[in-house]
Formats: sequence, structure tokens, C-alpha cells
Amino acid sequence: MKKLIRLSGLLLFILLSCVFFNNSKIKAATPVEKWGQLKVSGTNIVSESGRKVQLKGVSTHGIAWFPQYVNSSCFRSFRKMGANTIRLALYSDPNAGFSTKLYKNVEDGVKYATELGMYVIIDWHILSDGNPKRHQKQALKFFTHFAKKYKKQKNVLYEICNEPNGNVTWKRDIKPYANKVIKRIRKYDKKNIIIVGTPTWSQDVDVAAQSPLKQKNLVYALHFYAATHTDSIRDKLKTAYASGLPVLVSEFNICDASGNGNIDKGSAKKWMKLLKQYKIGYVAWNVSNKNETSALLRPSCQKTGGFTKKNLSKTGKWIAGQWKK
Ligand code: IDC
Repeated sequence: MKKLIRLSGLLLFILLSCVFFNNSKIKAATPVEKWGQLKVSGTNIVSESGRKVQLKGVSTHGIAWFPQYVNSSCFRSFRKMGANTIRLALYSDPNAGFSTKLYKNVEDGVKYATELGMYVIIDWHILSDGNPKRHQKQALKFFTHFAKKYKKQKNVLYEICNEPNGNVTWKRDIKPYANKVIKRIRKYDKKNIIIVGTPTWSQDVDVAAQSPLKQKNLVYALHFYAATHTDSIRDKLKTAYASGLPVLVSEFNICDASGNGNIDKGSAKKWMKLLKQYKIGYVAWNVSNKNETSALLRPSCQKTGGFTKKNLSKTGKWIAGQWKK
């Protein structure tokens, strides 16, 4: 009888350990559980405990045009494939769909990413409006709203000007704009990282490196489209990195800069090698099924979530293939 009790005790123990082990396997830590509050240290984004973190993520298309992809199931499927970051792109030009009504879509996006334990970039997507000063008033309102709201959350990053372009210089336009917006964000949110765009569609990180902003906890944006931006832009990154500038590739694709041309895997591989070496994160443009090379979903994919690799375009497959490396 005693033997039987001992044996059943042992069996129960084995059973319970199996259940526990299985549960802990299913409930792998989310990116935010793993890394917590991010900060900038030297040239890198690091975790709460100071470990270098490489953000890997996807950007929405303009949320005015493709709001249907701002949903939990969509973000979850990219997390499953290995992404840890979502970027919510809100075009700042009214001609490109800007409306304060879209604040709600940004809030929804932040909520889903937060529930999934992912990092989330709130992107003020200047493009056709070229000079960030052009909609500075609206930008200040925008970032006041979100910095107040997310000052206590540790998974938010603010990207204050996607891609300054045209007749815009670092010192005359971007720096003064950044100073104002950063000051405003910091009035409320003291901790979350701010991403600052650089001249020439966020390519000139070497120019920013010659005269960085004084504030702390900033990273500078480098955007590349591998089929257009090759060695000369990689050299800009090398120069900036060597002079100690923290950089984040908050937008990239492996096709050309039009978003709808050739893919260049050779150039893309060189970029990935460099980013891995420097431990710099990268966020892919764009989550949509639009019939363009930069779209991560196949044009025939009608789903808005629950994606598997089969739903990804050629570009999407290649990029998702990088995340678990
Ligand atoms: C492109 C979109 C395209 C849209 C166009 C204009 O892919 O569908 O019609 O914008 O709004 C960027 C920009 C990004 C561009 C992308 C490709 O940040 O908004 O998206 N690109 O041109 N910088 C370099 C390339």
C-alpha cells in the first residue's frame, strides 16, 4: 500500500512538472517582458538592464489608406514570425489623408501592440510636405496628445519627422523643429526614445553626426531602399556610427525607393550584415496588399490578420526570413 502511495505521488509529480513545463514553453516572454523600458546608450538602443536590443519590425502603410491592418490579429502574426516592433505611419499632409480623426487609429494600434508585448513607433509621416516646419503646429499638437497619454508606458517610441526632403537643411530646418518637438514631448514623457529624421529622406545621418542635438535618449533615422541606396548610403552610416551617433533604420525595404521597382537581394544582404554588426534595428515598409513591390503581403491576400508566411509577398518572405537570425 505504502509503495502504491509513493508511486502515485511520483506520478503526480511528473504530471505536474509536465504541465508546468508545457505552460512555460507556450508562454514565451514577449519582447517587452524581455527588454522592458528601452533607452539609448552610446550608439545603441539598450534594454532596461543595459543589453543591446535590435528592434525588428513592420510599418503600416498610411493608416488613412489601410486602416484595416491596424488590428491585433495582424500584429500577432508578425510577432509570431519574429517581429518585435510595429510602426504606425500617419501621413502629416492633409493631401495624404491626415486628419485628427486618425488619432483614434493610432491609439488602437498602440493598444494592440501593448497587449501583445511589442514595441510601437508613433510615426509623424512627413513626405510630400517636405519640410517638417510646414506642419509644425499640427506636429506639436499631435505629440502633446500622445506624450501625455503614453508617458507611463515603456513600449512607445516617437518618430517626429519621417523623411524631411526638398529644400530642407539640418541646421536651418530640422534641428529647430526637433528642438521644439522634443521639448514638448519631454514636458510629459521623460523616458521614451525619440527618433529624429535626417535630411534627404532620412539618409544624411553623417550630416546629423556633425552637429547632433543636445538632448539625451534620441536616435537618428536612416531609411534605405536597398535597390536604390547602396554603398554611398552605407558609407554615411559607417561615418555616423564611427562618430558615435545612435541610428535606427525606422523604415527600409529591399526594393527601390519608388516602393514599386526591382528587388536587390545583394544590396539587402550587405545592409543586413552591417546592421547586425552594429546591432542597429530595422523596420520594414509596408503592411498592405497593395500591388507594389514594397508591400509585405501578396496582392491576392484578402485577409487582414492571421497571416502565415504563405500570405507574404516576395519582399515580405525575404524580410521575415531575417527576423529569427
Ligand atoms: C509610398 C507608398 C506608396 C504611396 C507613396 C506616396 O509605398 O503606395 O503611393 O508612398 O504616399 C518612403 C516613404 C514612404 C513611401 C516609400 C516608397 O517613407 O511613405 O511609400 N518610401 O516610395 N521613403 C522612401 C521610399
